[in-house]
Amino acid sequence: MSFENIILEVNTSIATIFFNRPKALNALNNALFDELDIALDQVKNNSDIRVLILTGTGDKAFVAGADIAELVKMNPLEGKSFSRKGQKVFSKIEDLPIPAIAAVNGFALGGGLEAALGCDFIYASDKAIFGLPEITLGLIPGFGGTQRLARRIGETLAKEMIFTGKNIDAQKALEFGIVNKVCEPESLMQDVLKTANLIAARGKVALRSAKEVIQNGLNTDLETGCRIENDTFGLTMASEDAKEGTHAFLEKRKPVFNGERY
Ligand code: CO8
Repeated sequence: MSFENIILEVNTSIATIFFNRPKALNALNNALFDELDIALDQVKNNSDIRVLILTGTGDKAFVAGADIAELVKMNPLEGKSFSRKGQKVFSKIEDLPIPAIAAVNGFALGGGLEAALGCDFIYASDKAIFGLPEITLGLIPGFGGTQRLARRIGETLAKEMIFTGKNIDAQKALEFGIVNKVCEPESLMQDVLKTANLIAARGKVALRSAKEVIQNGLNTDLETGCRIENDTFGLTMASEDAKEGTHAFLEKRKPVFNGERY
C-alpha cells in the first residue's frame, strides 16, 4: 500500500518511517495516524525487520505537533477520540517486538515529542527543538505526553515543561535525559543507522525479551519487575539464539542469530 502522509522504507533489517507533510511541518492529522497504524502493522508482521527508525521529511521538522487546523474543527468528543487514537498508535510503537529509534531532525513539539517518546530512545540533530506547548493553546498534551515525559525525565522537569509550554534545544534535551545523543544535522541519520545496525545484529529473541522486560518492569515495583525478568530470562534461554550466542563465544567465533521469534 502506498501512503500519502508518511513514507515507509524497508532496507533489509531496518525499516524507516518518515512523517511526510513537510508543508505543515509534518503535523499529525487523522489520515496520518491511520497510515501510521497500518505501517506499524506491516513492520510488526515483517519478521526480517529488526529495528524501526522514525524521522521527518524536510529539513525543518520531525513533527510540529497535532494538526491545529484539523483540531480546531473538532468538538470535545471528537477531540477526545482523536487523543485516544494518537495514544493507541504511539503505544503500538512502544509495544513493537523490535526496538524503535527516533531520529529527531528539527521541531519535535506537542504530538511530535509524544511520537518520539513512544520510541525506545532518541537521537537528535543539534538543530532540534523539543517541547510540549499545548498549554499555550489552552490544551494539555493528549497523545501520552503527560505520562511518558514524566516517566522519562521525572515529575518536576516534566511539570515545568508542560506548565510553561517553553521549548528546549537539543543540548538541554540531552541534559534532561530526553535525548541519548546530539548529532551534526548532516550525520544524524548515519549515526542512527550505525546504532540501528549494531542492534540489528543482536539476537531477535533477546532483543524482544529485553524490551518487554524493561517496559513491563517500569510499570511495576522492583520485586515484580525482577520476577518478570526472571521468567523471561528462562524463556529467552530456551531460544536457538541463546544457544548460538553462548556456543559462538566458547568457539571463539561471531554468532549468527537466525532471528527466530517466540
Ligand atoms: N498544525 C498545523 N499546521 C502547522 C503546525 C501544526 N501543529 N505547525 C506548523 N504548521 C504549519 C503552519 O501553519 C505553516 O503553514 P502555512 O505555510 O500554510 O502558513 C507551516 O506549517 C510552516 O509553519 P510556520 O510558518 O509557523 O513556521 P515557523 O518556522 O515560523 O515556526 C513553529 C515553526 C515554531 C514550529 C510553528 O509552526 C509552531 O509554533 N507550530 C505549532 C507548534 C505547536 O503548538 N504544536 C503543538 C500542537 S497541539 C498538539 O500537538 C496536541 C497533541 C494532543 C492533541 C490531543 C487531541 C485532541
